[in-house]
Amino acid sequence: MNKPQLLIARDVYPAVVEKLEQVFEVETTPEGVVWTPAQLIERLQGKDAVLTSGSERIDAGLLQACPQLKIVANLAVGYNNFDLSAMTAAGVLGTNAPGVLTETTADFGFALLMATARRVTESEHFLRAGRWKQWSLSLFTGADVHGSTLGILGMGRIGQAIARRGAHGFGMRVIYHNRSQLDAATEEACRASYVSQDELLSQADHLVLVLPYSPDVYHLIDAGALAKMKPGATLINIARGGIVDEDALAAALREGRLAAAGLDVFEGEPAVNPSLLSLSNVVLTPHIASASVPTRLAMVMLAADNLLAFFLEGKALTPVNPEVLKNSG
Ligand code: 8YV
Repeated sequence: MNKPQLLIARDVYPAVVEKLEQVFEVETTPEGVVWTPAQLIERLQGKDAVLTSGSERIDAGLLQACPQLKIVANLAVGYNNFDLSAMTAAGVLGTNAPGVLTETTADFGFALLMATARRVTESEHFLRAGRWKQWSLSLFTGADVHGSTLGILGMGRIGQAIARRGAHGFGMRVIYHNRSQLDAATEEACRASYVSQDELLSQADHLVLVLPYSPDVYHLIDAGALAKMKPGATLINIARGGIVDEDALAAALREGRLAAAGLDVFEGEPAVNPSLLSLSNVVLTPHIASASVPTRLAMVMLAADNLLAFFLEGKALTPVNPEVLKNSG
């Protein structure tokens, strides 16, 4: 029997390619290459499956142009690159990579929070530029992390992991807002209290955004929301860039209404809004929250295991539209 045809749409680890080659006819993507939407469609001709990074848009147009496609396996936990209703309507299964990156991403959220509150990158740039002439009492004074109020918007796995770090490691008061309140045992484990979105904005010394992205939350943090934030607070975004109105954020940072921001994600990434680039009180990183060596391997392996489970056993480990499996089974 012919092997199913698979495109791996980004350069991934050789060990994963080798594993997949046992079952699939694999087309790989050279290092550094990111297919345009038109190139992706071209590459997907005759393909049954694709392993995606999470930034390739899978919409009705692509599905129509690639009728043989049966499964799209994201190596990311976020799947806002999927038009899920179009995929379900076309009978195409989507899978994501939850769980394997939770702790690594929470570590990074905390690293960004600390770097932002304690002005780590700003002071390093100052030092490297040869501008450090003497120690002084107020040199790069920032905000405390320990004992402050940590606000978390989006209390899924990663939000909870950040809450545990804040409460247990740094003695922070943790408040959160989420679509639904967590059960009492989970709140207790995270030592976190549920508040309204406005209470979260007005009470948090450090606000971390960890909510999944959908068009409903586009520019949720706009000028109005930023104006509700506690004066001198810091904002950390490790979710998706589109959640924040970057021009409004740059204005709040420029005017000193917010002390600082730490951003790992951007609306037009990899392009970064020039108004953010020109500010010194913002820590900017290139979407690396899940980027530890073992976690990146685990993310790709989970995507690969989803592809293998689908073709070998007719199921998936982490489907996002499982109704497709039920309908085909
Ligand atoms: C990925 C992420 O690195 O998993 C996610 O949703 O944002 C990151 O961990 C990124 O999406 C890869 O495209």
